[in-house]
Amino acid sequence: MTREIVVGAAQLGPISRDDTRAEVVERLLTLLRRGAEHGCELVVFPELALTTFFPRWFLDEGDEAGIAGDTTELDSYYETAMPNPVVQPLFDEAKRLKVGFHLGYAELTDPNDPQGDGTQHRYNTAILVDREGEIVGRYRKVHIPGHENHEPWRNFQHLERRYFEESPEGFDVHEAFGGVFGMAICNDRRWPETYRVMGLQGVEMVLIGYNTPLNYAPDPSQNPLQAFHNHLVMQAGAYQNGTWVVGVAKGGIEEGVESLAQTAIIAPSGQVVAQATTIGDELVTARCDLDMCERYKKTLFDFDRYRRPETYSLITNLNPTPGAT
Ligand code: ING
Repeated sequence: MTREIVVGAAQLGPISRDDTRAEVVERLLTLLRRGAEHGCELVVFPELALTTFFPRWFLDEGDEAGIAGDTTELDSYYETAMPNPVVQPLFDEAKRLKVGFHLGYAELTDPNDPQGDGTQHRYNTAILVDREGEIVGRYRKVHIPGHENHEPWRNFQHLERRYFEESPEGFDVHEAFGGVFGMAICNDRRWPETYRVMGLQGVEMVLIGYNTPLNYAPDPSQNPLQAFHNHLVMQAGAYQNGTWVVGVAKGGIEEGVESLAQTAIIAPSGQVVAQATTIGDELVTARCDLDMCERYKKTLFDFDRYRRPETYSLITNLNPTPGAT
């Protein structure tokens, strides 16, 4: 019996600054229900899927020292609990339909959480929820792009490094849906280490939400290559680790910022097996055979047989000195 899972990549179009979470949850429910109609066991929503991509604005009154002043609006974009009353309908409907889901959101941790470290943290977070409505995995974004301080020269900000911390937790994998699942978020997909750390844990499907502006202010020569780079990195990650990759966009023109769509489901061969054709809310589905992974994991990318970690030490040295022997 093959281990096939029908997956729905639930691309979102723009979410505006004044869209309420309840309005957004209605859109998520529509996509979830469409997924159930298509026989999906898992529906994958994008990064920061409950709100607009708020790091495009300078939202506090601080300076290089960090966030300060009135943070009412800034804090309004974060979830302080998950689930919470506004997203509960999504959990309830998913459980009723027996469809699992992945959801990206901004997380403001509780300093009094007994499992916390006593201080409040801001993370760019994603969860994996199984078909019984239980959270079986949580991931906090490791690679945080953009800049730390207000840069008025930009048409729009990319203040993720101000409004999210780099997670110290790294990349885990989770047994779910009859396979081994992992998560990454947006910029993580550009770093080969993201996929390899999960590949070394036997990952069979990596779920990645993204919000990617078409305009990259530090080097506009990359702008026409955004779509190429998007699939390039996910196809490479899939192939080089023998894993499925599901990349899901929040795309379209969101608060005036053109963002890449191009949601895709990618096989362990690196082939794109399904992709979005719009820049709005769209469900992209595919029947994914998890047993296809071993066609690569047990041949070309048999890590135990062919990989040479003793020659790769520069990769994890904290202060790599190129050229040193
Ligand atoms: N966004 C972007 C990404 O890595 C970025 C950052 C924007 C990179 C534009 C390149 C061009 O896709 C997030 N949220 O990481």
